[in-house]
Amino acid sequence: MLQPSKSPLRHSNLINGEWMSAAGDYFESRNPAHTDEVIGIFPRSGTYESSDAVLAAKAAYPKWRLVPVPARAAILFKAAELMRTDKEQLTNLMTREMGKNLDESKGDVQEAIDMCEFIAGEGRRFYGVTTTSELPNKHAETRRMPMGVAALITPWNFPIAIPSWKIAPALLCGNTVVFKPAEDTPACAEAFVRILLEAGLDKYPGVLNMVHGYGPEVGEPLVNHPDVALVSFTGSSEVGKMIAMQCASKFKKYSLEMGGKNATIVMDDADLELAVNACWWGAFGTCGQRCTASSRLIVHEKVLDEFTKRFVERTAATRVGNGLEPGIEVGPLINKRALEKIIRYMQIARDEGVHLLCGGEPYSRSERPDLAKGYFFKPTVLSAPDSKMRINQEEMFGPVTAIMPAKDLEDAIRIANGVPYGLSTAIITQNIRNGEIAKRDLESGITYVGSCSTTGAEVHLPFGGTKQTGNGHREGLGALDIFSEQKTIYVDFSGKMQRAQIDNQ
Ligand code: UN1
Repeated sequence: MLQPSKSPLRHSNLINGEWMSAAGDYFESRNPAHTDEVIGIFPRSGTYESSDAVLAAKAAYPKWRLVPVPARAAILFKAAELMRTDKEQLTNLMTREMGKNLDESKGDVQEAIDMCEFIAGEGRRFYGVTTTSELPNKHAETRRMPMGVAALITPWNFPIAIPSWKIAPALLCGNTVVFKPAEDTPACAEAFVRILLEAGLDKYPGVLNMVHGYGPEVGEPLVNHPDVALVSFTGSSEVGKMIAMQCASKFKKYSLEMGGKNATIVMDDADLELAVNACWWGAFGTCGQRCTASSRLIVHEKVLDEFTKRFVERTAATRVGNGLEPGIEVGPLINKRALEKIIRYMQIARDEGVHLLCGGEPYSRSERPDLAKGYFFKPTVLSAPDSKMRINQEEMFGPVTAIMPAKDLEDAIRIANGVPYGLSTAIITQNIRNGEIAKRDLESGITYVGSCSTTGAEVHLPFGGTKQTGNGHREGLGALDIFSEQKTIYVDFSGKMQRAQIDNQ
């Protein structure tokens, strides 16, 4: 591991309002499109830094919980404004650090702006209910209460948007935060944190802390720390399961957003041109590295051949490369491990007898010398009719999608539902009846009907999945329920001791 140096590339943790270097090693963040480029070096923190950050957040909590909610919201409004001003710079940094193209990075920053504004707006609502009592001269009301220190653990695929999904509502509700960003995108995380500080959080040291490092070394001590009340995690099912078990044994609240194996159904009445474009975007946008990505395309057998032909043509024509360059549609995978995982799955596909329609391998040096220093993989289409095959059941998180035929709508829905996950589904159809049946019968937290595939969720609606995708929580509209607890308050002004369920019978 690298040792700290005086390099301007060296970054720090944020603890109690101070930028603190770590006691130990550092790790690098490199451009996945061109690994010679070091984006920055970041503290490889551990239990010590995690614990310091939790204690700072704990100390800041009593004051922060009493700051009026609209005043907390004002910081988020300001952060949105600052992000608008810095949009180009943030976009550029994101493409360099994460690899997606400039349009998509800009969309990620926009999603964070939208979320900060949406959640800030909630600060002027923050409603509870007031209601009557069964007893005279008594009424009742509810109020959202903060919970204390929230540990927020975020992935690299939406390096600013997803941190905003968690940090904005956690802070609005009056919690203080320890943020552990993905080790693949620490520079984007720091940029977002600096914006929040500039927006006014700098006046409240300890309210937002950030600790860089790896999951087992930072995430795990945070999850297990007795002063952390609440954990919110987006990432792999494997890690989510560990977090669930650790939180359950300590009676902590936790929200998990994990894998997907999302299906787009293409019906025989679909406009095929539109279906091809929508499926291409759902499968290969963000290099397939969205938990909402369409990794399964279930196509009505009447249009299977024609759809497949056109879809493969479109996929083979994908402009792959460094996302900073104009016109590039698909960038690299995030890191070597991700690339190796896809290569492993290609072997599994071969072993399962899957027919490869295009892609299936990384670019060779002679084919694309310009991509030799990045983690690029050819956009891949498989013909994999058996929906129980591993490649149709397990999340790969890369530019790979499988086409499978369906006899009719019922068959398509059965195939779509036949996976352990339930994040997003889509049906491309012009038939209202097909659409209504799909809305009713597809087992997922999100369903798209009409002309779009499985990606493209907007911040003001609930985001989350069924089955093994999550544990029942919803981000976006629903996030306040994650980051607060309801308190029920009874007010008795009768001047008497009244007994509910007894004195009024
Ligand atoms: C994710 O991949 O974890 O709906 C989030 C979408 C984006 C969010 C994806 N707005 O595809």
